[in-house]
Amino acid sequence: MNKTRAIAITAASIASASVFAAPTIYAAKTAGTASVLHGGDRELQTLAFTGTPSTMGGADFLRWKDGSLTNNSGTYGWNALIPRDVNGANVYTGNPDRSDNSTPLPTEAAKKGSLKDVFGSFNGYKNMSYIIDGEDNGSWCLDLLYAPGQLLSADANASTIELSVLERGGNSDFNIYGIRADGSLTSAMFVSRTKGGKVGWSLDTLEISGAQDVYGFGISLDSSWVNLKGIRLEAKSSFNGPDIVAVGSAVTVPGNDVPAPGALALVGLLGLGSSRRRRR
Ligand SMILES: [Ca+2]
Ligand SMILES: [Ca+2]
Ligand SMILES: [Ca+2]
Ligand SMILES: [Ca+2]
Repeated sequence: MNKTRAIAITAASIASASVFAAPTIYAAKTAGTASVLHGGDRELQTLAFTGTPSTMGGADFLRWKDGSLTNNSGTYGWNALIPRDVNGANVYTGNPDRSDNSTPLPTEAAKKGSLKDVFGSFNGYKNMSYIIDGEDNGSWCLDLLYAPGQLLSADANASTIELSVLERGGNSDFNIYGIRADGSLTSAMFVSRTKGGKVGWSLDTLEISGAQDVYGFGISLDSSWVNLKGIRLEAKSSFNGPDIVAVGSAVTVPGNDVPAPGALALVGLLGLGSSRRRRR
């Protein structure tokens, strides 16, 4: 192998290691995770993970200002009233549900609820007792969007978490996509049920008859996830009906498109390589 080729391969290896071609998924852990119950309504204070000091706080779960849910009965916007399964009915593949002991949703009597109810502010916090319930073999799709002009980008640091998801049961898989400003999607990131960890509390909702542990997943995005106006969660029929309690996000930055440190390092190495070639 000649020297020039060796330098090129070294540069490529460093680039692939530092710009993160794949996401890193961390399991939530009970130690270091804290929440408080207000009656039956749960407020998260800190969500901790195994293998990284990166955490998420309550405010990270209130970044969603718009979105839509598509299930087997239609597509519903942020404020639209989505029909619900209540007390054992299994009609809708994905729908709002709540803890048996929580404050009822505003449109409880009509057996409806909205994404704003589930993911918006409840008395100043994301109510962790409100969820989207998924049916075991059902398919659905949930888009969550930041405020207009806010964008999320990976930070080129595999130990910092950009997204987190809480799922009731730890017995379901899900896909995540990034939604770019032009509406196009990143490739799908498959999140296996085996990657989560218990957050330390359980959830028994109107649709089920027993409590299940809530599991958390923390994701450091790969470098292709840049300038995202939101994310998409997807349930497929083989995923065993993910029940989404909450989705947390790192701070979004207006027009954040600063080159990652890894990209700058690569430019430096290539410059070094070409100057050496000139000397030969
Ligand atoms: Ca349901
Ligand atoms: Ca990161
Ligand atoms: Ca589940
Ligand atoms: Ca119940």
